[in-house]
Formats: sequence, structure tokens, C-alpha cells
Amino acid sequence: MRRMILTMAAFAVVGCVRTHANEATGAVDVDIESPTKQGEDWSGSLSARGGSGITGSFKALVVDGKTNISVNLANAMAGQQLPWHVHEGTCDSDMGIVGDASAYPLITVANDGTASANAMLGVSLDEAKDYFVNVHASPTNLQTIVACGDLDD
Ligand SMILES: [Cu+2]
Repeated sequence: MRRMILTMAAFAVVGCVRTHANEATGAVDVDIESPTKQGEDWSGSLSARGGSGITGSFKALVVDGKTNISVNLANAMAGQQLPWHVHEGTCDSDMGIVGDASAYPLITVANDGTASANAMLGVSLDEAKDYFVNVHASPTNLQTIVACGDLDD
């Protein structure tokens, strides 16, 4: 379910051109806002793939043209290092990673099999598109998906 927070702020910035000065350099950036509502969040649950047993959940919040996404896992193997991303599409139809793959830190699984990670993506999520989160088996085995879940908006 999509919650709208900061609705007034969203109307104020959607579709407008904003300028702001970089305090360090004095340079002025011009950002053309995408028509993405601000302060909205997405969430979803991760279910196991390939018998991994891994479950979890995630939340994404879009603010100022950036997406803050956090993921929590359970029932993973202690010490595992798991790559993860937001992808466009659905778990059944992968249309590619959202943002820069390097923006997603590896998930390191704790001794109790839980893990969490957070990424700040330099792009917004577009409410007109579908997204999902997947967790890959290892940095050298991205092909194997161990958990996946669609973002509910
Ligand atoms: Cu991925």
C-alpha cells in the first residue's frame, strides 16, 4: 500500500525546475524533477528461491529524487555475503538493476542468520513502473537468486 507523506511538498516540486547552489564550489546545479511523487514509500516481502529458506522484507522511500532502500533477511547462513538490488520488472520478468549496482553494499549475514543492509540510490522510483528486490547467491554467482519479492505500491 502506498502512503503519501509530505503531500504538499510533492505538489510543490513535481514537474518544476529547481536551482540550488553548491556551498563548497559556488556552482549552481539545475535539477529537473521527474514526475515522481516525493515522500512515498514502497515495501514488500522476500520469499525464498531455490530452496534457500531465506525470507525477509524491504522498504523503499523516495525523497528528493533519490531512493533510500533497506532490506532485512532471516534464515540465511551465518557469514554469507549476499549481493542484492532493486530491479525494474517483477520477480518473473527482470528488466535490470535500478541505479548503479555499486550503490548496493553486500549483505553480511550475522551468526543468527539475520542480516540487514541499506542503499541510497541516485534515482527515483517511478510509480508507473514495477520493481522488485532480489538477493543473489554470492558475488561470483549472481545468476542464482536466493530470495525475491515484488515492491508493493
Ligand atoms: Cu539483483
